[in-house]
Amino acid sequence: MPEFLTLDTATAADYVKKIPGLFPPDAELSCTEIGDGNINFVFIVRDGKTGRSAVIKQSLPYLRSSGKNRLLTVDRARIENEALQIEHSFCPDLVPAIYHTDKDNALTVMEDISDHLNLRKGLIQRRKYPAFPRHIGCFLARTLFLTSDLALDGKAKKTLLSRFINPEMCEITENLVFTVPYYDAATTKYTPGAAAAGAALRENGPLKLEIARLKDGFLTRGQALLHGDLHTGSIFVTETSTKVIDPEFAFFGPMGFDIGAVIGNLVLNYAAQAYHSPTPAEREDYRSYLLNTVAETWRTFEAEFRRLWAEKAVEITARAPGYQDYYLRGVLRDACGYGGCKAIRRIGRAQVEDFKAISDEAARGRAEVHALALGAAMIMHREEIDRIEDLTEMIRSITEPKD
Ligand code: SR1
Ligand code: MG
Repeated sequence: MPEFLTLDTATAADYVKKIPGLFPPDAELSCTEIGDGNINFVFIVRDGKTGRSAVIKQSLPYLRSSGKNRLLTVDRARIENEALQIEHSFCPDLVPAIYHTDKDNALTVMEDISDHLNLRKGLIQRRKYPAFPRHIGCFLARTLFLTSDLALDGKAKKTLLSRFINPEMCEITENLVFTVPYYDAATTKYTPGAAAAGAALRENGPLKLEIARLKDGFLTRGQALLHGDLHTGSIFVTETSTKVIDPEFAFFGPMGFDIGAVIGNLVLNYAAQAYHSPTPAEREDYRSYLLNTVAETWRTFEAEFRRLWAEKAVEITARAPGYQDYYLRGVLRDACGYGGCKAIRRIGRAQVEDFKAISDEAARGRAEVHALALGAAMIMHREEIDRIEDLTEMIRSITEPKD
């Protein structure tokens, strides 16, 4: 077997030059490493002559943010590649096209989407993306419905599921989302103003019971093929286009986990707007925009899910009167609960730019306390949520702490 090829900016350009049909033989290629995530390496290669470009994503056998001491399976590259292909087949406009797959070197060459902006960055700048909720709602409905037992017969579903056993990546999520904030004081570092609220999570018995129930759902409920890490850093946008990337955490889990990831990260930005919005009027305006985005995402998801159910459900029990409404109510409540978990997990550990960019420590502490309160309410009150408006109204009712 050939030696594993670890790319750098020089070898990445040479590598893509050898892929038939990707660049012309006389291409003048330049390459930059652009990965800013915790896990992998990402290169953009451009041909100065034609302007054509491609992205190479490579997984090395360790976690980028921790260095070579923290080993991590490169099977995540296969899982990401296969998940991208499935997602692209359902939503061709919303997922980058794959140009080349190299299993031996744990890499995928794909469409360059760098004309889009990372959604997390766009939200921090208070930009508005009118097409995003429709796009992401459709992405969620199609990827989740079409990989569930509603759309696949039992054997096809289990065969597909067997390709997405992803223990090492799931373990990261199990620890960081469901364990660390509630049990691990040593590695959780809150901004001083949020330290008491963070410590209170570890003493909150009723909350820990709900986390146990939600974690059990994550561990045991293989409802559909999830993206698995659908935070706003995994989504790129323009005003008219949306691209979803990075499904290396893909596995079969509860649908509400992916929907909750989107909602939870919009809620994080909602809390951080206490700092990012320069005036109360602009804060109010942007927070309304964020809550409308939450509501429209759910409404699109629900409408498309119901349409797919009517057209494509093969599971005979899907015809039972009342089952569709029951099923969707469960998904909405799960989305609310997992959304709360996703908000809380980003405060104290594996923090996100929405909060890291708050330079005033006192303001940052207050925003973190607000985010923790929103997350906890989403978890504790999820079973009172019947309509998406119940969730957006609840978020509005939880005001931020004062100085
Ligand atoms: C150790 S990796 C930390 C986080 O980054 C990824 O984007 C995932 O969300 C993971 O939990
Ligand atoms: Mg990622």
